[in-house]
Amino acid sequence: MKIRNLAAAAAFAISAGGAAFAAEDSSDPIVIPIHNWSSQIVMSHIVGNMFESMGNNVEYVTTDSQAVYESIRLGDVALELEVWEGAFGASFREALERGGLHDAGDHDAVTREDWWYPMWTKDACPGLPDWEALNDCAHLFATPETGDQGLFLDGPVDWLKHGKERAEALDLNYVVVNAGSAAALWAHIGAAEPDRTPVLVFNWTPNFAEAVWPGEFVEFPPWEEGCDTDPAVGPNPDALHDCGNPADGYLKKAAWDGMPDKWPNAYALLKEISFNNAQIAEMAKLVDIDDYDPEEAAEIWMEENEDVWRPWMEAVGS
Ligand code: TMO
Repeated sequence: MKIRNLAAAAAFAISAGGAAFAAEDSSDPIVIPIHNWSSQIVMSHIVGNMFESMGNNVEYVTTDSQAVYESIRLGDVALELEVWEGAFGASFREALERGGLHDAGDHDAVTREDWWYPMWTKDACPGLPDWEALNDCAHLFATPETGDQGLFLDGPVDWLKHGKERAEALDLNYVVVNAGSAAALWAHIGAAEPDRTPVLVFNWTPNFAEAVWPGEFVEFPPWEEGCDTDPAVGPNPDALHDCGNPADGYLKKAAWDGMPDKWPNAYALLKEISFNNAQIAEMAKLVDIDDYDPEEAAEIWMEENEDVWRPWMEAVGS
């Protein structure tokens, strides 16, 4: 409620103030894509609220997190607020090459996305986090469905396409299963917790999980540029995907090339925006631990962090 009043007040100030901006934003809605992990949904609503408070119209659409780069290129959606290097670097790069979207700057956040385990797992498999310990420990991760092989519960298919290729390229005795949702990953860890059963799941940082379950990423052969395009890169000379994801990955914003002309003021704000790890982890926590829906989480986050976002608005004259 408080935010909506602020939004109305800000919109009034803009129209009353006259020529605060060099150019006016189009009244067409700025289409913001929403995906299937909490921080992205909350962040999208936070930024959408800021756009609305500048007088813009905003529309949210749920889209596939790989196909979205094609949608931005074509102008069907205006931007993407969380381009994670590990999961989406390849799709983003391909879309950049085809043209129509651009890199709208980095967030402060440093990201990592990879195979991960809660710390109790290491008691049973002390050779971790080295990936070379995985095969000797495979039996610890076996389930009735995987037989003698270990289970790695990977993220939903639209996050990373190459978990199975990684296991094959590094000759890992694991079955890679894609979870249906992020919630299935948390349920898998939660179910293992009472008996401290070893589990291996896809996880990422910044996320709420680090505050709930201390844990570590598996240390795979370090990411090298070209590991996903050139078999010679990485320890297996005949395979792609024989490296981990970047351990200090970027988190970028991306925008449709038409955005600066169509919504110059919203675009100027997009360029200012930069969230850090703690801020993004808090967005996820409000949904995944505190159980707020993403719209409520966005309003709460904004009420608690006005000192973070207000200066970005002021920097662009709002
Ligand atoms: C795409 N994700 C941040 C869930 O790894």
